[in-house]
Formats: sequence, C-alpha cells, structure tokens
Amino acid sequence: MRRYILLFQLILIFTTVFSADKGKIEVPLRFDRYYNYEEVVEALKVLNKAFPELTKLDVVGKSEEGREIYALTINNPKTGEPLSKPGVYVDGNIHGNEIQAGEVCLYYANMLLTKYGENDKITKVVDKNAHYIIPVVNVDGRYHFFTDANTPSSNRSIRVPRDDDGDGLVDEDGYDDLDGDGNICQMRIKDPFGAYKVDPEDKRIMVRIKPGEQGEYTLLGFEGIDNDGDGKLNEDGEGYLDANRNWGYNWMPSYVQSGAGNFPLSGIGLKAINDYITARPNIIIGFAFHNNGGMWLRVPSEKSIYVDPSDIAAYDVIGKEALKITPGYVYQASYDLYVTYGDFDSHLFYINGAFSFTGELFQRESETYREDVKKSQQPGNEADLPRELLKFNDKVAQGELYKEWKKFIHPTYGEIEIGGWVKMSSRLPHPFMLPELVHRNASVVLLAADNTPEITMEVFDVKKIGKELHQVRVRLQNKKGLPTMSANSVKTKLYPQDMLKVSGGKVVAGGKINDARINKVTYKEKKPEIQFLAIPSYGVAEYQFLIEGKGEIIFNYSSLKAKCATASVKL
Ligand SMILES: [Ca+2]
Ligand SMILES: [Ca+2]
Ligand SMILES: [Ca+2]
Ligand SMILES: [Ca+2]
Ligand SMILES: [Zn+2]
Repeated sequence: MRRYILLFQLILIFTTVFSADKGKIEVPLRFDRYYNYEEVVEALKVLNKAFPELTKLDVVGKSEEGREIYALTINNPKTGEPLSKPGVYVDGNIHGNEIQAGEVCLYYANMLLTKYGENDKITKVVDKNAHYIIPVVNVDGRYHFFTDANTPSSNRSIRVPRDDDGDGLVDEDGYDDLDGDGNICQMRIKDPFGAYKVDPEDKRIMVRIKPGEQGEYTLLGFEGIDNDGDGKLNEDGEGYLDANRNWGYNWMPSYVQSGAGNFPLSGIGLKAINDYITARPNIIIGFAFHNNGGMWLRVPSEKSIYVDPSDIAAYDVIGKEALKITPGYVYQASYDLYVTYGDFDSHLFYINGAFSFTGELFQRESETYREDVKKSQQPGNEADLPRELLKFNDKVAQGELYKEWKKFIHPTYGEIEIGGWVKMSSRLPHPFMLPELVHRNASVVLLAADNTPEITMEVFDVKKIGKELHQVRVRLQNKKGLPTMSANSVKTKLYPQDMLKVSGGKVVAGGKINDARINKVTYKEKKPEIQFLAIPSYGVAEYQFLIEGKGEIIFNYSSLKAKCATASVKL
C-alpha cells in the first residue's frame, strides 16, 4: 500500500492529548485518559502485582500479529477456588476501534481490587464470585487504532486479510492519511453543481441542497487516493473479519452475514478465548462491551430464536435496573437493533449457558452545549445536533474533536479541502467524560455479580412415618435474581443439571414437592437419592424423601454455576 509521509510530530501531539502519559502506571489506575495496548497490559500487570492474593494474570492466547491477549481473574482463595463460584465474565474491545470498552473492564477490576475490604458491596462480590476480565479481545485492533490513521469507525477487524471487492487482491486500497495528522477525515471539493452547501449558521457543516438550489460542494468521502487505480476509492482496506460475527451459535457464511470468516471461530484469538470460556463452565453471566449508542442488548439476535419467558425475566432483573444506572440507555433484544449471526452474546447464552449482555457504551447526545439539555431531544430540533456538537467541540473540548477544513492539493482531484471529526471523537467520550462512563457501566456488572445465585439449604420438616422410616423435607432457596440454570440450558440439555444427592440412609422414595400442604410430590422413579434440578430466580425448590435407617443423613447440592450447599439431619 502506498503511504504518504507521516508527520510524526503531529501524531505525537495528538496522541499525548488522549492517551496515558508515558509515565508510570500506578494503582489506583487513572481513567481520565485512554490506555493504548501496551498500557493496558502494563495496567493489568500493575494490578496483579499490587493484589497478588486476589488476582491471577493469564495469557489466553495470541493474536494474528502475535500480541498477547490477557485475562485477569479476581478471586479470593479464602472463600474457595474460582470454579466453585458463580463466574462473572467481562470483556471489551472486540471491535478494534471501540476502545473505551477496555477502560470499562479495567475500571471494574480496579474498583473491585482497590475497594475490597473498604466497601461492603464490593467486598461481597469479590468474596462471592470469580471474576474473569479480558479488557481487550481484539488486541491488534486496539494497537492499530492508536498507532495508525483512522476514522472513528475504522480498524474494527481481526487482522485476517480479505479481498473485499473480489478483484483477487487483498487489502490493496485502504484509507490514506493525506495530510499526515493521524486522522482519516473527510474530503470536499468546491463544485457549483455539487449536492451540498454549507450551513449558514456554521460553515463547517455540510447540508444537502434543496431542489433547484445552487450547490457549493461535492463530498469525496474519506481521505485517500485510489491506490490500485481501479477507479474506486478506498474500496478494500485492512481486514475485514468481524470478530463478533464468528462465534459458534447460529453462525452463517459471509454471503449471509458480512464479516463472517470461512468457519466459526475464525481468528486464532477468538479460538483461544472460546477455549478459555469453555474451561470455565462456572461462568453464569457475561458482558461484552462495545460502542456506541447507549444500549443493553440481550438475546436473541434473530427474532425467530426462542427465549423462554423465565430467562427473559432473569435478564430483566439486570436489564431494567441497568437503565437507571446508565440514564439514557435502552434495554432490548439485540435483533431490535439489527439481526446478527455468530455474535458473542448468543454463543455465551446458547452454548455456554450463561446470561449475556452486550453493552453499547456512550451516547453522542451527551456531548451537550446548551442550557436546556432536553430541548435537543425534542422532535424538530434534530438539525440542531451537528451545530451543538461542534459548539461542544469548540467550547467544552477546546477543539480537540474536530479538524477545521483546510486546503490540500490532491494528486487526482487537485485542490480539495480536508476536515471533519477526528479519530478520537464521535464514538468515544472525551477523556474528561470517561470517568463517569466507566463507573456507571462497571456498576451494572457489579449489579449482575450481586444477582448471581446465593443458595441456602435447610431441612424443614422431619416426620417419623414407620419403624425406621422417616419423611424428610428439604428446601433450597435462591435469594438472587439469576436462576442457577437458564431454562434454555435445562431444555436443551446443554450440560448436566444441578444435583441434590442424599447420603447416609436408604432412600426409599424421593421427589419434588409440588404442594407441601396437600402432600403433592412427584416421585422420581429410579435412583430417588439423586434429584436433578434448577433453582429459579428469587425462588425455592422443595424435595421430599422417605428414608430408611438411622444416623446422620447428608444432603448435597451441587451446581456447575452456583456455589454448592449442604444440609444434614440426624434420624
Ligand atoms: Ca481487493
Ligand atoms: Ca488526515
Ligand atoms: Ca481502488
Ligand atoms: Ca486508498
Ligand atoms: Zn462493537
């Protein structure tokens, strides 16, 4: 690919405005800046070093370009091994350009670790759960988003070269940073027959002319040249394999789902993360952070896919509360946004049996410059938004988000102008707004962790009904909003169900109590000493056993995703 001379000084100035200083990264981490890939790694190492008892830092695998994908486990060994606890999985930045997702993950880790022992709620979830945090899934993407010239929306792909336009060449015509400022902005050319004119209130804004009106400009698209001389501009850039269209559930080939690879889990990093998750079957809730728009998305990603109402109810426990923690967001099924195949949250729910959310971070409308914030959201004021965003850039962000239009001599078009929103704008909050964003969104993950099952078991009724024969009733209670198994996992036999096992006596009969008052019990035909079950959200499951013998009878509850429990009684 032909490259224009990069003005390194300009990039350096730009980069230092938004990313962490070259200086030392210390605990607590700072969130008034963005960490580049190396700094994310450094931040994880610093957390791991500062909290050796509570953390474990693993390399999950490597990327296409050989960068390491890190996972931080937060677990208190004094309260048990990670696999014995409900697992909370959090990742971000699967799309290379969606960098603040990584900051939310880092913030969640930083919050749990630095407030452990100080804040009761945080201490509780550190003790109760195993937290698995992968701040950057697409490590190459994050690296290149910082290092290369980009638009706010480019560099999303996994680094697998692809022939996007079917000409037999791969990645032969990407964007070109003509003015060498580290951004891919817009190009416009003066043209009296063009379809655009400038907004009379703000000459930086291009508006479409009305029929019969004289035009002023033609928009030429993103910065660049026709590298391969095929008459098309920037038609085949880096990638494009979309890491969030290559998971195992409901995967479709690229003629159905653009961005799909040749098979599910294409991309060595994705494969490694899948292995990591599969090895942790205790994961019961997962978050994957993206930008943007302000959304909490749940399954399904296609309308025809069934979701049991009780699973939706469990999702709602978190989703509806999340709306209040992140005002302005919406909570919906992901197909309401658009239909996807092979997305990560469906994989997590339908293959790993974990409840899963996609968090679409940041709303651009939050970049306000006006007295009455609500006014810009009223119908009829939509045209005001670009003007307001530019005023926000001018007066609040001190001009750091927008590049003023400037003359440039283009090798093909001659005199043009280059300008518009820079790389670190539009989908990312300015660093001064980052602390609130990471805190509110990490608080939703905390809420979800708090809602993972907490199971207590008690023997609540013992009756002698014959010579050495007892009727014993056991109650299992879940005090939290997530069930121990999703209804879908039970229905599809995704993995062995939770078990209630009786030992110490001969179980003559045993089964689920449907109504204790009228003694309505569904007895299990074979092996009554082992009952298969799932404990619903905020619910109870009651069992009755007829036990022959004397001495101590032990009841063991075991679950892949909830913590085990025991109870006993002396007969
Ligand atoms: Ca091509
Ligand atoms: Ca540029
Ligand atoms: Ca071309
Ligand atoms: Ca090009
Ligand atoms: Zn995304």
